[in-house]
Amino acid sequence: AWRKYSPQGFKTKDEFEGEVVRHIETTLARSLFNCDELAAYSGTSLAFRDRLIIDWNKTQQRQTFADQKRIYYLSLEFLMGRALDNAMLNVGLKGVAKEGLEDLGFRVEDIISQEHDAALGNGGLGRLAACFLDSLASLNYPAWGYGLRYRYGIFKQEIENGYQVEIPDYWLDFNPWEFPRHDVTVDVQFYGWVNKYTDDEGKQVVSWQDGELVTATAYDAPVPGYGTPTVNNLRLWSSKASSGEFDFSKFNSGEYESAVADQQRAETISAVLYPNDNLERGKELRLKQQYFWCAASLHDIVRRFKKTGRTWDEFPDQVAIQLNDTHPTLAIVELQRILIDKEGLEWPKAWDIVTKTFGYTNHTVLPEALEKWSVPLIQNLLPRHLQLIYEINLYFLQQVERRFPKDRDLLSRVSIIEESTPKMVRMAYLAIVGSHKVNGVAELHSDLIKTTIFKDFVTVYGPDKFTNVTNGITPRRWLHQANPRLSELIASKLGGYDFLKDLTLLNKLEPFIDDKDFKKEWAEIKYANKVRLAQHILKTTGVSVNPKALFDVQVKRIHEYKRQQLNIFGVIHRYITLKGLSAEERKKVAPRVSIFGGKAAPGYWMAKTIIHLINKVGEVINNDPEIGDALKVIFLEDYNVSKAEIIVPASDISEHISTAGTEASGTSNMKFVLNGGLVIGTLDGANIEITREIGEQNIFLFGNLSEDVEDLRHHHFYGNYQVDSELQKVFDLIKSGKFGDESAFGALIAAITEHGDYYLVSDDFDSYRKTQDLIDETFKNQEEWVTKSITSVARMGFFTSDRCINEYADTIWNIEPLAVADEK
Ligand code: 26W
Repeated sequence: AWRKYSPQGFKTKDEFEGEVVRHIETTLARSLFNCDELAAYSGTSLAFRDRLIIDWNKTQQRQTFADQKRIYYLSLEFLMGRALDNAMLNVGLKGVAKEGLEDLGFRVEDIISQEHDAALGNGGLGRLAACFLDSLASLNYPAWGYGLRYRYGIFKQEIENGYQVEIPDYWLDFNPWEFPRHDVTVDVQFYGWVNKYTDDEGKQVVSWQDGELVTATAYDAPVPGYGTPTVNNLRLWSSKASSGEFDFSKFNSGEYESAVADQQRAETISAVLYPNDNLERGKELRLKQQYFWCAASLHDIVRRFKKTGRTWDEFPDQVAIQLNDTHPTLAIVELQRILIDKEGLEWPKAWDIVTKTFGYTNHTVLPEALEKWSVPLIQNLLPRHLQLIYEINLYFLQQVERRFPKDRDLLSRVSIIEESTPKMVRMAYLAIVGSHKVNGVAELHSDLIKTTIFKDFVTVYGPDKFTNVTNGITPRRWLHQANPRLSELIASKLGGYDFLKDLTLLNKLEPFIDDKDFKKEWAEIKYANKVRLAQHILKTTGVSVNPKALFDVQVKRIHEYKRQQLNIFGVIHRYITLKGLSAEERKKVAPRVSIFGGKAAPGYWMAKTIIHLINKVGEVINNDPEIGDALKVIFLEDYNVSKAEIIVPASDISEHISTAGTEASGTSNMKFVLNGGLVIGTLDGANIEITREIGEQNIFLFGNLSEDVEDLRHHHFYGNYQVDSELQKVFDLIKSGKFGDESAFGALIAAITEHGDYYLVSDDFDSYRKTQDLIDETFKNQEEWVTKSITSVARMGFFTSDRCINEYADTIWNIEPLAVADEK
């Protein structure tokens, strides 16, 4: 009966409008007479939220009854972006909403763009977690995401006088997508000391005492699948002072300030996302975040398992936990602690359960990104965990000793404890030892971890513990949502939208590569997307760009290894070349817009210098009347998920030009190709597999190979090193002061000329330039260009995150989708 009265099931335009109006007038207590776009956004999202809630509850019930194995994805970052558009498309009612909003006097795009991005992540790793949640729900896997509910997401970037300025990202003003669960809490302990004693019955008891308690409160967000009844749960923990520990009497006894200080200290734990990408700094607050989130999640998972009344042997048949990088490695120690200290299991039995439960994904080989925590820091914050880490290490090293007797060198190389001053805990080693599978995120990367950073563990465990799962992206957001016209064109040829659920169906596009009308439409859509980006550029930078020019895009976090400096040096070289041409000759050049975007970690000075240089070069070139449309340089502020949805569909060429062997996978490379853009790239990360899938003739590869990098670096120091002569011209122009105070850029040049050019910018400069020239030539032949574009899209089926999730499910998690009788 309640279903009859339930308003949640709107299907028609009129019902939708009714729901929006009801929410605006009652839920939001606003009058329709001053209904602005924000109010319309709020009403619309509440209406869609209602629809999701029913399926969400049912999904949770269904999963509980089915009582089968679940996957828990632990990630410190979930870069979700906006939720409304996604909800509309997944529920299949965007058309209804569009018409309904029109009746109310709004455009659906304007309403969608009112939403604040959920930007709880830095870059690739966080966005991957978001794509995975989408695939898990769309494939009906029983899955939960666990993370932290940061009050501040990744900072907002503004550019002032060419410099990056960071603005705090307070995103929770109005967030209809989260549900506080004040009844779901966990008290998490810090500091204190360990009491070991024998009780009256002669049993060894270990008790972690005193210290301080912080309460974790669950906030849940629905994760809808595309066209499925599954709505999974993303659970984020928020910290506050525990009522158990918080001394309320202080309020009355005049210690008001210190009472509030206690409370604030607790709330600080989940206050802010660390904005470092690929750099580990060893701050105590970060370790607190990690343990707070791991402990809360583990207790939640164990509580749920215990309700089933099963025995502990069955835990790994019910629970798979995937560690998104080493950030959640303490979860391994925490589960062992629960099993030993609380549940009274014997060590080998407990450890067997732990290792069967966990899988660990590595996302980087950069040494500065590998997490190490100092022993004294852990000792102070988590005294019991430090003991357990030492025991885990001992247990492991004894095994190694048995298999490789007297190889003391091997023992010290694989030890979880690094014998430095102070001693350090190597989190990646702990994660390997505590998991049954370790995976890299692209073939080259997975090979590299086996031959470099984790080589000794291949010796110890054999190669089968290590595997590869090449990353993927969700075609729902990155094709259908970001590029609706292209999605529609594809659907018209393929006879429907099935390709969004089985991306390999895209190969049915290949027969159409000679279809003139199809090609024309394909090119028109790209052009329309470029016009839209040009409007965004004009609005945000004041620079007018020609949408007919070649749009050359590099958007990603700013990092020396990603080599935005190679790109901007190439741009400067192009400028020098253009200046050397006559006005007549310049008219024949293929016009180009070089578009950059991305954030630098606030403390990463070199990355900030790169941003500064890009902006200064833009100022000079964009205002040089001789150059005109031939070259424009744009830095787009505050690159994020929702801006990516505008930028990605509008690129002709995108740059994925990391030093070979440094970019684990890359995922935006996949997004750009899926949207009909071509790629200039190095033989690195997933570029290699993209090439294999789409064919060498459809990608512009350049640069040195990963196997040669080490020798080249060596040569820089010990050979007679000479900077590429064309690159030297670029340096000379910068040093002349052409782009402002040259001393600002000295370090950038010195890194190459004096400090060994670690990222091989000079070694790759020549082939980079020549490849860019080839791109100009190819672009002039639009016919050929569009053929490459269509062929590439047709061959991108492999890179859906659905394939990726199915591989994890089969080879690591051993879980099955939960089949659903069609009840919709
Ligand atoms: C501790 C500081 C820190 C923070 C974040 C270290 C490392 C990270 C991440 C692992 C960095 C990251 O995002 N890695 C990226 O992961 C993507 C998804 O697998 C890959 O596509 C990128 O190549 C990789 O750089």
